[in-house]
Amino acid sequence: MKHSARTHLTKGYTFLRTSGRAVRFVAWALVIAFVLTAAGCSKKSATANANSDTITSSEEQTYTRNIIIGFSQIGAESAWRTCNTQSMQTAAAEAGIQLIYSNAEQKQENQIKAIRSFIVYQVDVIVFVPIVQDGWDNVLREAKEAHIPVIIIDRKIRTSDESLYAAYIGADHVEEGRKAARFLQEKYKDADKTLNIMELRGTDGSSVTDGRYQGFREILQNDNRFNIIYSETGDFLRSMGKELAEKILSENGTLQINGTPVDIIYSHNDSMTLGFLDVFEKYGIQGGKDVTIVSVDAEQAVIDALKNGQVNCVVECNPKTGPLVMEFVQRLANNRPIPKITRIEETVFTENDDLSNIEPRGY
Ligand code: GYE
Repeated sequence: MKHSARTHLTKGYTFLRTSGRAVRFVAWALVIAFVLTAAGCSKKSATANANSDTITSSEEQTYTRNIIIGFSQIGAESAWRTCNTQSMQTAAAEAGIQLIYSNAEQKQENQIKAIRSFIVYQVDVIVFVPIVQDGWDNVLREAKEAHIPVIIIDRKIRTSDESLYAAYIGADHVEEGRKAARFLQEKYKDADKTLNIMELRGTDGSSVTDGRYQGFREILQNDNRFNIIYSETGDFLRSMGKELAEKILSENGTLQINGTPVDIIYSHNDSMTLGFLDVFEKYGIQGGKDVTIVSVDAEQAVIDALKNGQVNCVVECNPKTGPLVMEFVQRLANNRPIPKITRIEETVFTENDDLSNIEPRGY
């Protein structure tokens, strides 16, 4: 582990920042002390440590007082995102952690405002999903000065000061792009013609879009049969996928860009893929046959489309990070180290696989 969460935690992090919170803590400690005494525990078997904010029994059991997380989510642009929010809310409830949820409705400025209000409220930990990579240093410096650790999930930030956050938990989005490209390499290993690709990008400026864009090109750049003829952002939205498809198809009648037929669609998320499939029906285009479709996320609706042959490959992206976040928050509360970077493992589902035993996706 790098010089990271632990140093950040032990140097500046304390759960007792204001007298208000101190009162809350003392009240809580009294209740626990009462319960332990009533249960017949001797003084030696339980010690309350006002600085670490934990009470440890002789059995090394650790009790954590009410922890409050401020959670700034991007919004609800996709089923993936909704599942991610639910995962956080459910995991917090199960861990007995209070989660203050803020929906930024796709605006970075709303996220910055939410983080500032979490600082004023003096939450114990701030968790957020940065909609874009840049522009976080000032507000994160404010959190650091207030000694509030920050856990970043899903998307990454670009900063010259890595000490501004305690941990990052998320998928390797460059690898997701590579996986999409490797599927195409394999599918077309014997093809001896040019393959024209249309790319639907996610939100520009986000680490996810950058990763999926780069990883894809990294693998295909040395194979000149693959030709990316079109790349446009659909902002991870089904509605924008629909709009783009409608625009192209109403102008041309078929899926083509400046007279060049599209062979492959690489979509940075399932919502945009579903938007395209919505419009295909109207124009009599068969996804998966007339055009090869590779998508990312693996939400249930697109796994179903894969099973129906409308989609050829889905790269999984796992939104269920809530339990891990809560574990890290508990560890921070108990002065235990957490890893700076944690990667979520993911798989790929393709038309070549046995798809009969896929567990319900939950999103
Ligand atoms: O792929 C998409 C979403 O950041 C990985 O954001 C996430 C992406 C996910 O809304 O569906």
